[in-house]
Amino acid sequence: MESRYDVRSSKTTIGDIMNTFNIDNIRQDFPALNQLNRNRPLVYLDNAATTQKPNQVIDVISTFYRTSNANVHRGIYEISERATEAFESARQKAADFIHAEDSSSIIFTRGTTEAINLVAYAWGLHNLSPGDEILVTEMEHHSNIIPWQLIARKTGSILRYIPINEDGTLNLENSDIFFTSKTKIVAVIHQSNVLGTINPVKEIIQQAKQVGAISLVDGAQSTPHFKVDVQEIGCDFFAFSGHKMVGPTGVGVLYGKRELLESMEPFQGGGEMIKSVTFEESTWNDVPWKFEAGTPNIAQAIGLGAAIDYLNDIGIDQIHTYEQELTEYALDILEKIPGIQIYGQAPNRGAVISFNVDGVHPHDMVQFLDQDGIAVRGGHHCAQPIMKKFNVSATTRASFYLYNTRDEIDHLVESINKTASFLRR
Ligand code: C6P
Repeated sequence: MESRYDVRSSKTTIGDIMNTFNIDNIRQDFPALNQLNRNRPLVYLDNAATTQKPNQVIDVISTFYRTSNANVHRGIYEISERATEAFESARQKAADFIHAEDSSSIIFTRGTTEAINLVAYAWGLHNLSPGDEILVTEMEHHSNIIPWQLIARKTGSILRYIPINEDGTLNLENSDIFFTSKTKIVAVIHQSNVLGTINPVKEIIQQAKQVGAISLVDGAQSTPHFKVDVQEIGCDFFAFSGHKMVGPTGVGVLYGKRELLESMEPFQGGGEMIKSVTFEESTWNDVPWKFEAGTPNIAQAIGLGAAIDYLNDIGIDQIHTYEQELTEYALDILEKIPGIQIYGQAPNRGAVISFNVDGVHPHDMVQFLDQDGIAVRGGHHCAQPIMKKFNVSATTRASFYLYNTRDEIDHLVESINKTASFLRR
C-alpha cells in the first residue's frame, strides 16, 4: 500500500531517496518543528536525546484519554476492555517491530534505563556469584554501566570492559581475553549515542554463546533508526525507549527470551504481577505481566504503538537510507571546518556526530548555536568513559532523524563557522 509519505510508484535506488522521501509531508506531521527558537526557525538536531512527536501519536494519546481511559486487565466494562485491547495491541506492535517470537516476550518499562535495571536486578542479583564476570564495552551509556556496577557490588562479580579503538569501533582483536568461562552476561550498546558506531552485535553474541554467557543489547539508539531483528541478532534481552522513536516519554520495552523470563524472579512487587496473594506467600502472574507491577503506562504504551505505526507507514528501511544520506552529507561538510575534531569514524555508523572545534568550549558552542535557532546537545552525553578515552570533558553532538534536511545541516555548519570565528577573535 502506498502511503502519503512515499511518492514512489516502484522500488527506487539509494540515489532516488532524497527526491522521493517526502520530507515536506513528514515535517508537517510534527507541530513542534514549526516554531521559533530564540526568534529563529527551530532546527532540531538533538534527536539522540529525544525525538519530536507527530500528530498521529499526539492524537492517539489524546483520543485515548478522551474516549477510552480506564485501567487495564481489571475492569469488565466496555471502556476498560477497550483500553486493555489497545494496550495489548501495542505490545504486539512492539513485538512485530523488532521481530520478537511473540508478544509475551515484550515487557513495557519506563524506558531503556529501567529495562536494563530490570535485567540487572531480576536476573543478575540471583544468578551472579563472586568472581563471575559481567562484560560490557567502553562505549556504553551510563544506563548500561551503573546497574551492573551496583549488581557487581552486591554479588561480588566483576565488571569488565571491551576497549574502543581510536576510530570509535570496538577492539575485538584478542577478544578471547574478555570472553572467558567466567563471563556470565555480555551487555552491549547497539549504536553509540556519542560516536554513532553501529556495533557487530550478532558476532559479539555468538562469542558470548560460545562461553555460555547470556546477552543483552541496548537498542536505545538503534531501534528508532534501522531494522532490528532480535531473533536474527540472537540476543537474550533487548532494550529500547519509545521517546527516541517519535513515541511518548515514560515508556520503553524490554524484550526477553521467554524461558529466561519465566525462570527469573520478579523485579518489583505490587498489583498486576501476582496470581495469588496470602499473608504468607504469593505466586506470580504469567510473563510478561509478572514484570509489570502496578498500573502500567497505558496511554504511553498505546502512544508507542502509534509511533510504530507511523514509522512502519514511512518504512524503517527508507528512514535508514535517508538518514545515512544525511549523515554522509553532514560529515562531508563538517570535516571541512577548520580546527574541527570529529569523534568516531566507524565505517558502519548512524546519524549521530560528536565534535569539538579548537578554541571553542562545547558549552559555548551549544549556546551560540541556540542563538541561531539550532538545538544540539553539549556535554558528556551520559557516557563519561568515552570522554575519558578521547581525553575530553565534553563534546557538541548533532543527531538527525527522518524530518531533518540538508538545509538544516548547512545552517548548522554556517553557525559553527560563525561561532568559531567570533570566539577565536
Ligand atoms: N541517551 C542521549 O542524549 P532512557 O533515558 O532510559 O530513555 O535511555 C537511556 C539510554 C540508554 N542507552 C543509550 C545508548 C542512550 O543513548 C540512552 C539515552 C540520551 O544520548 C539521554 S542521556
